[in-house]
Amino acid sequence: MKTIDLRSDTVTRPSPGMRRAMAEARVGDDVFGEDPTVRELEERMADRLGKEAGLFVASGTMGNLVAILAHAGRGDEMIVGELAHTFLYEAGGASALGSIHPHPVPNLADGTIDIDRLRRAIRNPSDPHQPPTRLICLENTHNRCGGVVLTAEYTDAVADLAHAEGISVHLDGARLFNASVATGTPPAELARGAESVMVCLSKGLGCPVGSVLCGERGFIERARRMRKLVGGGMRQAGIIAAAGIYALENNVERLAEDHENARRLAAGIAEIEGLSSPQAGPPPTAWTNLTYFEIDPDAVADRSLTADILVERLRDKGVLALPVGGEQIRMVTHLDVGRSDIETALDALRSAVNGT
Ligand code: TLP
Repeated sequence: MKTIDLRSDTVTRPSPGMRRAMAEARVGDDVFGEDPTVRELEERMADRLGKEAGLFVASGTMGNLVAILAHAGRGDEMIVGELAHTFLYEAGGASALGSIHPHPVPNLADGTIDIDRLRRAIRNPSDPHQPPTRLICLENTHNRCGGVVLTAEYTDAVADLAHAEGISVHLDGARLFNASVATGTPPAELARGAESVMVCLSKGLGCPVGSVLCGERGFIERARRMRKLVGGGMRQAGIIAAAGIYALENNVERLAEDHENARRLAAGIAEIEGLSSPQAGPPPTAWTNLTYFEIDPDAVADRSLTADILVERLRDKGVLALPVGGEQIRMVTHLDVGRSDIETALDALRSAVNGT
């Protein structure tokens, strides 16, 4: 039985073309700055994101961490959405390793943070009781808010507020190319307000590993030191950077297919009695490749059905989904699942809900 893995877009395997590019990559010692393929990837990504320089890192978590460590120091505060990946799922790295104080504020359903709420969260720099606010973190697309896109105008508005107070903005753009393809907005426009932006290669772009952090040259040099500090200086990393270059050339425009598949999936889910998905409804800006859904205990025939039971039944039918707390389940489309897999997954879901 073929497994249809919809837990995340991180599960993709490198394609034959990508593997070829990796096998043939020119390499050197990147800690000495001598890996030509890593340099090429960093330059190309910086160019795509409208920034001066780039830094290749092992993961999205490492990219966010070294960015935060390069922006802020011991006792400084960073304002972050309470549903942000940096706040929820990165092992508290900013505080554990940087002694940076996170200040969570509510995310709205569209992934944004209300601007007035942000303004109120900024500390009074002349009050010695308060930690100085150094950084605001945003996320685009916003994962826990359903893969929703933040507009360039919103990020600009946050940046205007931050910059007026001498505060920097970091953008967790793990899925920024999804945001770009879904709205037809160049990634550089989506990132223009932020001093730094991190983009993942190992999600929708289909690479086995890697992320790139971009920003001004001086900032990237500070981040490079932080990358060394956390053990992220890699040697002949061109082998994996080559996958990133291949992805930029081959796997960006095709993200539109993942978005269409996610729409179909959400629409199909919404037709199943007892399930509902926000992504089946109209998007605040645009939905992308994430589909969240919930069991409505009052509408489902089997009242004892929980997300964990449903995910287990799906697994028995060869479909993998991710329970994400409460009665919510996430399914993610990516380049290793096609349209027919979506129909198969929907059939499995229909029978799993009915216990058949
Ligand atoms: N997210 C993963 C899991 O951690 C949940 C996923 O499957 O979605 N920012 C955002 C918005 C992310 O969604 C993720 C990964 C990261 C950062 C961290 O990237 P990695 O996993 O490369 O450290």
